[in-house]
Amino acid sequence: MKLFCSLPSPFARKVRALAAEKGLPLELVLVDVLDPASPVAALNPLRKVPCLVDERGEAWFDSPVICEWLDAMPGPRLIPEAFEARMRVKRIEALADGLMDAGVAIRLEAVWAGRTPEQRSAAWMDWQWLKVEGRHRSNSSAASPAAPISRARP
Ligand SMILES: N[C@@H](CCC(=O)N[C@@H](CS)C(=O)NCC(=O)O)C(=O)O
Repeated sequence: MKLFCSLPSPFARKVRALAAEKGLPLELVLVDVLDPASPVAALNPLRKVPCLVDERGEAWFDSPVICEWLDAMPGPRLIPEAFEARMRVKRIEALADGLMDAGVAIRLEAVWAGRTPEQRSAAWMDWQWLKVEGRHRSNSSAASPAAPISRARP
């Protein structure tokens, strides 16, 4: 199985962690998703990583789908099968994915070559930081981070 990914991608790290926990070998194919010629374009219409290509050549995305796909393979189950327990794990995953979306949005707003310095929005980055720092999070134990994350500006 090939995992098209980039090493900094937090979504790819989630998939790689799950595969490692299950002892599943993954061949990493490192790509630059922001390169219009990236091979990912032919595999995932969203042009995002991670993207898993299985033994039959079928492509799977996005990371929650890949995690489900890999979890169904031999090895310890990491996603419970019982409905309520499963939904609670999926909620944690949705929260983690949302935080990673916010982090990636901040990063791209700061460095994406398609924007000029004048087009970069500090207000948009601040909005995303509210999520990363947890200021919008409810106090329910299921949705609270173990430790607060705070921004470190260079
Ligand atoms: N919901 C997707 C998000 C994946 C994602 O945003 N990947 C980023 C890299 S960390 C990407 O490929 N961005 C390229 C783009 O937005 O065009 C998932 O869970 O796999």
